[in-house]
Amino acid sequence: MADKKLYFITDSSEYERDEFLRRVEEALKAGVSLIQLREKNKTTREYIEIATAVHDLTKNYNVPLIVDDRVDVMLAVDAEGVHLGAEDMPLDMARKLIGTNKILGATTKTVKAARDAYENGADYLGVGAIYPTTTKVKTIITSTDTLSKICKNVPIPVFAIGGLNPANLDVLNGINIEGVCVVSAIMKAESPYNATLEMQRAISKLN
Ligand code: TZP
Ligand code: MG
Repeated sequence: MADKKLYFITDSSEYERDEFLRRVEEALKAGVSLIQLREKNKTTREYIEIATAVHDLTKNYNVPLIVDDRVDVMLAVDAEGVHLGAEDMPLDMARKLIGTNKILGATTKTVKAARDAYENGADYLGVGAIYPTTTKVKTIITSTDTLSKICKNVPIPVFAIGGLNPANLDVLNGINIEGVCVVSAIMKAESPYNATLEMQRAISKLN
C-alpha cells in the first residue's frame, strides 16, 4: 500500500505574516501532501490576502491548498478545495457552488455523520480529535474504534486528526486511514522542516 499522507493544517495566530509564510514553506519543502489554511479570526479581506500568499507558495510545490470554513474565500483565490464542519455551509450546497473539480473535505465524528458527508459530496473526511489538543478547537474526542468503523463504512479517504505527533501514532496501526492531519506538531516546531520529516518517518511505519 502507498505511504500514508501528511496533511498539514496551518495556524497563523502566533506568528507575524513573514514568519508564518516561512514556516508554511518549510513544510512544503519537506514534502507535506496537502495544506489546509485554517483561519478563525480574520476578516474576509484578511483571509483572502493570506490565502493568496499561501496559494502562491503551494502552487510552486504542486501541493493542493484547502481553505477551511469558507467557500467564498476558496473560490476567490481559486484554491484546490474547501474543508467544512458541522457549523459551516452544508456539503451539498457547497458542492453545487464549487463544482465537481474542487476538493470538498468534511469533519465528522460519527459513522452516521461520515455516511451523510459522503452522500452529500465529500471527497475526504477528517476524523478526530484522536487525542486532546491544545489547538483552538471545540474538542470532542473520537475513539480509534469509531475512526476504524468510519474507515470501513465510507469509500472515501479518511484522515485522523487531533493531538497527533511522531511519538503517539501507534494507536492508528491497523486502521485504514489515508493519512494524518497535524497542526502544532509542525506549526509550533522549532524547525517545521525537520518536524515534517520526523512526522513522515513516523507515518511511514504505520501499517
Ligand atoms: N479538528 C479536530 S482536532 C483539530 C481540529 C482542527 C486540531 C488539531 O490540531 P493539533 O495541533 O494537531 O492537535
Ligand atoms: Mg469549520
